[in-house]
This record gives sequence, structure tokens and C-alpha cells, in this order.
Amino acid sequence: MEEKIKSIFAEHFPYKTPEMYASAGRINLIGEHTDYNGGFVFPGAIDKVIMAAIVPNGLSQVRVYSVDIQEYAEFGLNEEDLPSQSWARYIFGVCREFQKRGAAVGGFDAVFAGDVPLGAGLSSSAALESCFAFAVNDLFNDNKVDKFELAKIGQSTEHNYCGVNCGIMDQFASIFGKKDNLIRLDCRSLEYAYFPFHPQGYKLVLLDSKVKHELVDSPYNKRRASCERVAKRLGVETLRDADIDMINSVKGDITAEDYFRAKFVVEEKDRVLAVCDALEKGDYETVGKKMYETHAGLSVDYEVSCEELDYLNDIAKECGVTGSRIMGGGFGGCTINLVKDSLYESFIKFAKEKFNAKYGHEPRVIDVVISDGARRLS
Ligand code: GAF
Repeated sequence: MEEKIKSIFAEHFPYKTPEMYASAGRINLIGEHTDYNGGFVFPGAIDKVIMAAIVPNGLSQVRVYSVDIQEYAEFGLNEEDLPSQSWARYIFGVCREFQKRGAAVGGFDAVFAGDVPLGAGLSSSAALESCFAFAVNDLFNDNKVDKFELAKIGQSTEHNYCGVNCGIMDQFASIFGKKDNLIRLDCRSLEYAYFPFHPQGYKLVLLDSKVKHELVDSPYNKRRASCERVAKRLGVETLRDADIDMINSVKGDITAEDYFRAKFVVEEKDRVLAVCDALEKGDYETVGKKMYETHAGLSVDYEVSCEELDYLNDIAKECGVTGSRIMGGGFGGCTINLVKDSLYESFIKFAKEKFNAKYGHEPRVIDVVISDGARRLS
């Protein structure tokens, strides 16, 4: 991918050799919809990236070509210069968020491409934001903006330019990702710890339902609003400060929908910590059990699953897979599966056949390796 991007860059912008940057998509072992509730998450960066060739152009214009979408965008750096292409808004947003923080950004020329599957819930958008945030910091700010702020720049880009009121998990994982390590992140304090992840005798595999996951215009923001209403009713800042007894105590004053959303969040918060403990002991059976519990909660209480993802979860159960659940925001995308090595081949074969028989296409199998996050390549 690197050579291809460089050669396309040379065609579009022949005058100068660019610097190369990359940032990663992410998986999340457990802890969904907890980030914007101040809870814990447990993600890791993966070996699927967005990669960009970038060089400052001395103008106040950004000129950028997307290899995968085969589109070119050109925009200025003022608020009114918002580009019309939705993919370019991620880059524009990153530039604007640097400016809002008093950091430097000038015009630049860029070409980018990626292998983070789009719409699969692996956070290609966070990879794009983090790649450009890392590059702008390196090229215009001598890397003076710290990594926490880089993650926040990506998150604010989603809020202010892309219409998704997301939490910090995806951008944090993309920026802070470390090879062979998952990250336990406390989304309230942003304290984090790396957990070496070498599941002996198990594999992590994603099965993409190919139901397009798209958080823009999805009910994602509605889920967040439900949680905020319950927190407000309880008089706490976020549901991080609530437990099931507190939620039960206001059951009569909130809608049934809000009740079930909040119930899921407080249960999920505890599951993340239980999984971290289990991992430290090498107890993968408990990890897997919690993954199934998360799936049930996301499907029944949080209602972010779909028929295809529930079916993939049922198939995993039927095969005796250790753990399986919807991953990411939901509304389509992948399941993440923790599978014993000895079961891997037969599970994949069985899942493909059964899913194909019901939906007329096979799920896409995505093997992932836990890898480094944002970085300069050259
Ligand atoms: C999406 C969001 F971007 C994250 O912030 C997080 O809320 C996730 O859905 C659900 O855990 O990926």
C-alpha cells in the first residue's frame, strides 16, 4: 500500500517527496457504549490502517486525493470552507480542531488509502482522523500536542463536523495502540493500562455480516441521549456513578426504553473489569462468558443488534465458540469471536455455510493482529 500511495502522490503532486503516516482501526474485546458514560473499555489497535502521504504546500489550502474513493477534494482552513464530500470533512475537522486549540496548521497536499474495511465497525473514521492528527502534529507543531489531545481532536471532529456524538474509545485506541497489547481505558479519567494479549490456544476472529454499519444518522446519538437523561434524573454526571439499585430506584420515573439502556450500561461497566481480571489469570472461559452476556445485553436491552448479527452469535454458540458478541457501535458490522485453535477451521466453515444458506452470502472473515497505533513511517 505504501508504494502505491507514494506513486499516486507523485502523479498528483510531482514537486516534492512526502512524509508517510499511518494509523490503525481497532477492535474492542469488551465494553461497548460505556465510553460516553465515563466507564471502562478494552480496545486494541489492529493491523488494518489508513496510510497517508503528506507534504506542506505553503498555501492556505488542503489538496487531498482519496485512492479508495477515487475523489479529490480541495478546501481552505476557515470554518466556512467545510468541504461537501463526507470523507473530506474528517480531515477538515481535524485541521479546524487543531486551530481551535491554538495549534498550527498550514495547507498541505495529501494522498491516502486504507485497508480498514469500511462499514464493518472497525473504526475506519478514527483511523483517518488519527492519521491526519498525528501528521499535522508532526509537520506543523513539532509534536507538541500530546497524544491525549490528539485523540480528543479526532473525537471533536466526529462531534462537530460528522454528526456522531461518539465517546473517546476509537480515537484513543487508534492513537495509543501498542503491538500485542489491549488497552484498559477509564474513559472518565483517561487513565489507561496496557494488557499483553497472547491468548495461548485461542484466536480472535471477526465475522462481518456485511450489513453496513454507519453511525452518521443512526440511532447512536439517541442511545447516548437516553443515558444522559437517566444520569440527569439520578443527579450524577454520567452513568459511571450509577449502579443497578440506583437505576431501579427511578424505574417508575423514566421510560422503559431509557431504563433498559441504563441497565445495560451499568452491567457492561462491571463486565469490563471482570474480563480484565480473568485475562490476568488466563481464564478465557470467563472472558468468553462475559462476551456472550454483552451480546445479549446489546441485542435485548440496548437494541443495537440486527437479525444477521444475532444469527452469527447463535452460530458461534452452537459451535461451542468460547466467546462471541457484536463489536463496536452496532447497527450492523461484525461479531468478534474468541475461538479455540482446534475449533477455528470448523467454526469458519460452519458459519459460512449456515449464514449463506439463510442470507445468500457468506460473512467476511477478518483475522486481526493487535498492532501499533498512529505513527510516522518514513
Ligand atoms: C462507536 C463509537 F465511536 C465509540 O465511541 C463507542 O461508543 C462505540 O461505538 C460503542 O462502544 O464505535
